[in-house]
Amino acid sequence: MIRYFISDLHLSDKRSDLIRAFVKMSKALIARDEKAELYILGDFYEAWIGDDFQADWNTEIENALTDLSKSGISLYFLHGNRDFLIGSDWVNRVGATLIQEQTELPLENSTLLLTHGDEYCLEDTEYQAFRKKVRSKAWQEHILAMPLEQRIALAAQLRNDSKSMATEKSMAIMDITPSAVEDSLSQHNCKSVIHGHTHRPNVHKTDGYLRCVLGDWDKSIWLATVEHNTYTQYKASVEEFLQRGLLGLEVIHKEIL
Ligand code: OKV
Ligand code: MN
Repeated sequence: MIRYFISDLHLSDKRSDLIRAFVKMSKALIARDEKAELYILGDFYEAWIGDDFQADWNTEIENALTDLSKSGISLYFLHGNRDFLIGSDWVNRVGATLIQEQTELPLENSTLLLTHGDEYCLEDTEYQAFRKKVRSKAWQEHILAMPLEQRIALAAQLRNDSKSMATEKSMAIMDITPSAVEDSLSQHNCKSVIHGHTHRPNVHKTDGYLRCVLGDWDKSIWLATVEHNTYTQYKASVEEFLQRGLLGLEVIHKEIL
């Protein structure tokens, strides 16, 4: 059995190239015809404003996901900081299972912790306060009760707020706080974690633990696999992937978990 991991695709109507790449990847994974699972570790969408949102570009994405689940590839999704409003209607439509952040995934000889990663960025205290608010049930119920147009406007306004703030924030405070990762790994009794969010794709090794960081889809697309206890990270330029599919992928990292 093979497990696939992606995050931070940031799909939207503005990135038809990335939508095409995701649809192509879905078809390629189905064509492999292996026992497989696909884990989406958050920020699949640039912003999700509620499961009642419908648009042609998104129907194409949901159809690709539905094809994956119907083909027998189990789909798992966990929330990112941009698509935290994904709910049971969306997961039921595409045939996915919603999983909590910091879900333990048992492997053959170890356990891998799965998360988006924004909860580790503790130095950005302003962001953590924002996160606490938008992840609260009360705020989400209040937002989801608004008409769709109002939610679209609010999301655009929040995105602008964030853009004007981001220019003032240093790169360092936008990264993870090592002690936060260590605390969560020891709590879960895990030696490795896989996450996205920071847009710093790499495998970080510190104090005997591994932190596998997925890449965000922009100029390049990223995919990681776990088979038995081996983690492999792949990368391709969007152009190369659209031309050559999985054959266009290049191995960036290989590690034993
Ligand atoms: C990140 C911060 C914006 C601080 C909004 C639905 C809703 C998603 C969103 C859009 C904006 C997060 C997701 C961002 C951090 C801000 C403003 C302040 C202090 C909706 C889905 F509810 F409006 F419909 N958003 N983004 N802030 O640009 O990443 O950190 S964001
Ligand atoms: Mn993110």
